[in-house]
Amino acid sequence: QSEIRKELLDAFTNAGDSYLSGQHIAELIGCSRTAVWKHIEELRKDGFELEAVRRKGYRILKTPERITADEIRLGLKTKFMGKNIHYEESVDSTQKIAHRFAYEDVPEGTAIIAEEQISGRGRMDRKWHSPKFSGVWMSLILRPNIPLTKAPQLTLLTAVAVVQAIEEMTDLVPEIKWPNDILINGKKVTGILTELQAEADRIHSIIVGIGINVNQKPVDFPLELQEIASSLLIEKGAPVSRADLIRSIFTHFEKLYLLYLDEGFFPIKLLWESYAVSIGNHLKARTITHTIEGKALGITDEGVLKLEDENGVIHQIYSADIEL
Ligand code: BT5
Repeated sequence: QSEIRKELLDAFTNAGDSYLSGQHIAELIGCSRTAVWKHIEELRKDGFELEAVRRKGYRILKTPERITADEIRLGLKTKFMGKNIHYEESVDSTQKIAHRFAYEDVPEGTAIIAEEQISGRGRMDRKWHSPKFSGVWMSLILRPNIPLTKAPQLTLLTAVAVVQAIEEMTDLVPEIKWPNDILINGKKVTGILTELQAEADRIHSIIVGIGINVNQKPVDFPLELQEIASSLLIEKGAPVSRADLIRSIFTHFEKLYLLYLDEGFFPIKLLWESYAVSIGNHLKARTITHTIEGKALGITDEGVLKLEDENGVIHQIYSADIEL
C-alpha cells in the first residue's frame, strides 16, 4: 500500500505541472484504472487537492500541510516542553493516548499531537470537532508536585500560554473566558481540557488537552458550530503555520510553568486577569447542580471564580459553563 503511494507521488513529482493520465499511472504502478481511481481518492482523503481533467488526467494542485515533529523541533529552545513528541495522523483522542503514556512514565513535557481526532472530546464528554490538517489537537503530560485541588490552575496557565502564542503569531486579540475557552471577536477558537491521574492525594500526571482551530474555513465547521466557533485563519484572513504555533506554545508554556512551580499561582493570576473577558460582566454560571447569575468579580488567588449575586452574596465557582 505505502509502496504504491510512494510510486504514485514519485510519478506526480516527475510529471511536474503536466497531467498524468489514468492509463499512464496504471502502467507505471502496475494496476488497473479502477485501482488508480481508488488511490487518487485516497490521496484526496488525506488532504491532497487534485484536479481531474477529461482526456488529460490528474494533476496535484496542493499538498496537505502536515505538521512534522522535525519541523516543530527545529528552533525549539525549551528544556523539557515538547522535547518528546508523539505524532499520529489519526487518533480517536490525543487525551486517550496521553493517559496511556502517562502510566508508562514518559518524561514530563511529552506532547501527543494528531492531524485529526475521530472522537475528540470536551468537558463532560462533549464532542470536540477536530478535522484533519487544520487544527492543533494536542495533549501535554505534566507531573507537577502540587496538591490535587490546585490542578485546575493548570487550565488557566495553559490558557495564558496559548493566548501569548496566538499573539506572537498574529496581530489578533484573544480573550480568555473562564475557565477554559479562548475567544477571538467573541467566538471560540480554543478549548482546554485538564484531566488527572492521581492516587489518594498525590498527582501522578496531569494531562492538558489543547484544541485550537487554526486553518479551518467557515464551511469546515458543522452547522451547529458556525455561529459560535472560529479559526485563526478566519479571524486573521491568512493561514497560520501550526508547527510554528505549537513551538511557540511550548516556549510560553514552559516559562509560565517554571514560574508557577517557583512562585505559585499569583503571577499567573495577574497575567490571566489581563487577558480575561468575563471580569466585571454580568454572567450565568451553570454548574453540575445549579445555575448562579451575577457579576464576575474576578478569580481568587487559587483560580476560583468569584461571582456576586443580586443579593450581594459572593459565590465561589470551581467549575462551570459560563454564559456571557
Ligand atoms: C472544551 O470543552 O472546550 C475542551 C476541548 C479540548 C479539546 C482538546 S483537542 C486535544 C485533546 N484531545 C481531546 O479529545 N480533547 C482535547 P468544553 O468547554 O466542554 O466545550 C465543548 C463544546 O465546544 C462543544 O459542546 C461544542 O459546543 C463546542 N465545540 C466543539 N468543537 C469545537 C471546535 N472545534 N471549536 C469551537 N467550539 C467547539
